[in-house]
Amino acid sequence: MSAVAQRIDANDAEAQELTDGFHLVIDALKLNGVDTIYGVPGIPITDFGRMAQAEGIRVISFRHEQNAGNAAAIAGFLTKKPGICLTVSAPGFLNGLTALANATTNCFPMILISGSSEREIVDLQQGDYEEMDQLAIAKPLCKAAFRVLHAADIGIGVARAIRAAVSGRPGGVYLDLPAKLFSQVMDAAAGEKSLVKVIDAAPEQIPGTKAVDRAIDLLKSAKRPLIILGKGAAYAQADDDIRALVEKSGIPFLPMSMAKGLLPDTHPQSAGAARSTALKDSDVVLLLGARLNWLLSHGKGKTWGEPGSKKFIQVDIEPKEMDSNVEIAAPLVGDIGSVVSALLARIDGDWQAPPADWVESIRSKKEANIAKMAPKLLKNSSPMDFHGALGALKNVIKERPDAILVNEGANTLDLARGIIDMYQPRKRLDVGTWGVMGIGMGFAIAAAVESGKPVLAVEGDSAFGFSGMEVETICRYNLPVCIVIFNNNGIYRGTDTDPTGRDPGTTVFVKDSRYDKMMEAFGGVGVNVTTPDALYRAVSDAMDSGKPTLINAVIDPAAGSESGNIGSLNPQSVVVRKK
Ligand code: ADP
Ligand code: TPW
Ligand code: MG
Repeated sequence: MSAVAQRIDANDAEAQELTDGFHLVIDALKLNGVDTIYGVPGIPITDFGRMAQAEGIRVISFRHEQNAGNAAAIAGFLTKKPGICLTVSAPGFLNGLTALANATTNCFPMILISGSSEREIVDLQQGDYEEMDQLAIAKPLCKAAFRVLHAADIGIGVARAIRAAVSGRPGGVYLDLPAKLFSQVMDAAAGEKSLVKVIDAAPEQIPGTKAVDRAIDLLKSAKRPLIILGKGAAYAQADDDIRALVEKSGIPFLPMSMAKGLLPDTHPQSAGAARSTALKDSDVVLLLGARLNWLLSHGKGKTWGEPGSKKFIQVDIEPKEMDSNVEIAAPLVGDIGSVVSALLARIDGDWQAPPADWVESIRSKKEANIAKMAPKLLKNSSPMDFHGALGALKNVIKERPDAILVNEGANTLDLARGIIDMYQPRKRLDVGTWGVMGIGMGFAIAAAVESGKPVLAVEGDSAFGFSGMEVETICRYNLPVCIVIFNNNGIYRGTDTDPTGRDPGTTVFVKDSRYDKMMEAFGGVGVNVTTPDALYRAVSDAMDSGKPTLINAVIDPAAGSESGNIGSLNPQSVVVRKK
């Protein structure tokens, strides 16, 4: 029994061993292998955080709950265990909720645990301290939401939350713990018995034989097959089998952003640098843990070539994902580990490699695109453009393939995704399905904490601002995080003006800002660089030293384009106002 409150009455011969809500929650989490909590302290969970730390759980305290929530979410993605975020009531809860919704959208397992106010007062709306009906608000924004009212139910409540987060399609779970619960007392032995260790939290989901046959038949009939790897495939941690499936089948593959590195981007079968050709000209597409959402143009339209030219095989644990945008000719419902091993067993003696002209057309397009890009990456200009600066960072990652790359911004994101090759699975963490800004520091912190590996966060200056205060957290925990700010003085560009001349343009920031000074304020290393060579040296030093570092990389304010790669999603005004 790890944590027991003794009744203080020393004269009581029958002194009963007691436990309480605080200790039961900690014991329940520990029993289920939770070793880290990301959060922000305050009423009613301040003591809970202290006690959890005292009991050996690592408690990482942030400056804002959204960043703690993002940290928990990406910890879930990296480990396949739910990441835990701990917040106070109403405002702290709401700050964490954005991260919970984002985790759910991205299929990352996480649990947001928030303290809450007195149920009796909240339900009568009598104005309690930080009053809010948090359970009701969380429900539509996550996969499941639970509240525990009795200490004896803590074990089952924590177990339900864990199972809900990781089974089936992973996602965010809300666990509401009212203040009163923490000091509820019960018999220690009964408390220990009430805890539940979740057995087989994410059970295998084996695909049906007919579904596997259908998929294999379709793949065999293909003249121009393509495999698209999504972040579900990265999450599944079936790395060896996925690689074997791609290599044995000989089919070209295209990684979605966070699936980069499942097979190295430099792999001969990678179609990464021939994305448009691969999507347009393929005839049978195997989707492995990737949804046909906006990031894949919903599986239709110009991107996908002639209407009706495509047949899809989709591997996903979520049956409802099938036919979400277009017809799926061969749905393969199951967990990726099980499905891939079933497919692999069928890539046998009579398997024929895809037609050589298809493989060759991808290869030649890819080589041409890589050759076109190469000179841009070598440009050593000052101020830098995106390509020159990213050329330097590409070399840093090539030399340190086990480092984790965190990436957000618009141009900074889209260009880094294309330019920086990844070599190992789950090393690229970014804005995900929503293209959300603000994941940067939360992801970087959790990546460092969970992996112990150096982290390189490549951040647009705007993107960084959403979570920038966490540089203090990075310094406080002395994490091996190197942040590079692509400082082009604004959102997309630094050149906007207010047509009336009154204010700064809506997308620009203070000119020539020195973000590196922020890091120095907290004892970290700050560096200002104006050339790709200096950037390369500064990042290499930071990665070697492991010291918290922020590099302000001065980028030409005119170099970026509106919204990076996705400018076409902006609605256009058709009205011209006469002045
Ligand atoms: P990307 O953005 O990389 O294209 P998505 O987030 O759109 O990827 O898709 C990931 C998909 O992977 C989701 O539909 C999710 O249900 C699925 N998924 C997640 N984990 C597994 C797993 N272990 N087995 C099968 N499918 C999974
Ligand atoms: C939560 C909208 C998309 S990209 C971006 C914003 C504000 C910043 C782009 O500027 P940055 O990058 O980071 O300096 P660069 O290299 O192009 O100059 N709020 C949220 N999420 C999103 N996506 C936005 C706003 C947005
Ligand atoms: Mg910018």
